Amino acid sequence: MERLRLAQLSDLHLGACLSGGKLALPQAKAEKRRADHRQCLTRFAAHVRETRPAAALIPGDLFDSTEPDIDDLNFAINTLNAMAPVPVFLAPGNHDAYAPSSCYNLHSALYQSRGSGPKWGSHIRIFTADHFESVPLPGHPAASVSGVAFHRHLPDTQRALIELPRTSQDGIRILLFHGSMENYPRAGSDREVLPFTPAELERAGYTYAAVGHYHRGGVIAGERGGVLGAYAGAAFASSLSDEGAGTWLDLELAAHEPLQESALHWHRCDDRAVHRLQMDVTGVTDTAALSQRLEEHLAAAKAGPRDLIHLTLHGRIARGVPLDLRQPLAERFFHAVVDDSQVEPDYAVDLSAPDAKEPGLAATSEDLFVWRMRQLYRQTPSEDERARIKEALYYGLDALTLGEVHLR
Ligand SMILES: [Mn+2]
Repeated sequence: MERLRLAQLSDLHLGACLSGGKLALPQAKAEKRRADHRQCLTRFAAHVRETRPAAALIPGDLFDSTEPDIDDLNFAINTLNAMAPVPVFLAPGNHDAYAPSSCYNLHSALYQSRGSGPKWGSHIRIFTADHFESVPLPGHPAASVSGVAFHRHLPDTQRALIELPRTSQDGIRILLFHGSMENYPRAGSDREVLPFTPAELERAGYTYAAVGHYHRGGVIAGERGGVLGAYAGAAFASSLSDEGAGTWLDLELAAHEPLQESALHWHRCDDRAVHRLQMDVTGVTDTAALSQRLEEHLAAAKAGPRDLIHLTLHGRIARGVPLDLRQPLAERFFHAVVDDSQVEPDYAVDLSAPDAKEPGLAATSEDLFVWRMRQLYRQTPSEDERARIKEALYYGLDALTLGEVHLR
């Protein structure tokens, strides 16, 4: 019985801007990440050359745009060409959507303008049509690959797999496309493209669907639990929302056996990971306790020195405990961002409590201040105004009790 090994990589987003967003990488680190970015594709190509799978599958968003810059394009072509003779199948995604101007169109001005730039090798099959096309898998007469290019967003009512003929063929039938499975548990905030349900996929009767788009890898399971396909996940973590990204996928198919989850193996492609941590500082009353809590969070996330850390602090911090975690984190990790804008000082003041009598002559300035702020808070109907009053209360209390104001 024929068995096929496959390697799958997608959503590399080569050419994506790496210095913006909430990770706020400074120029020098963004430069380092640009090198890491290319290294991911180089690493995958080396893996393909070494392990010689029956095919390398790239279901979309290899580039971050339809018209990448020439240097990125030439780099990608050179790297994919180095995978020969292993056949490479590529289905454009929503970011590198197929269009007449596409780098995937051999007649586009971009492709033609590169002078002596490298050409897509003959072992690379790029699906450019907006409907599924099937081609035999070279060297494996009983296996075929059916792919489609993403061209543009369609109304939800148009289903990705609607035109797909139900196949009753024998042999191994591989599907390749960039699409969003409905209710995918690791979907994140990615926009919907070529939507499908596992039931639709199951009805189509293919052996395996290599699907791109979602940046967190995972299995596409049928209603009875069988494995219908998988997302490899984004090969590179380019932004804060790419927590869990940075993987490619190896798998092995057999013609007449149901695919088991144990036949799928995700590998690290990006050797740095993004960790998005949330930490409640409530109840912390000294810096040693704060460090200890942080260590627990870092250990739970398995954060290593090469990684990128984004830490959001929330809750109430006891008075006088300094929250300077940025510097110690920046020294230990490749990059660290700390957002403490949600932390509130631990004052036992309830602004929405009913009006009390005006404090008497024995009252402290603090009592008077709180009484007046509570009045203002209760009088305004505006949510924004209330948030400002709350801020002003904390600043005022800091000034009155600590004698200094910490900008938050
Ligand atoms: Mn996508």
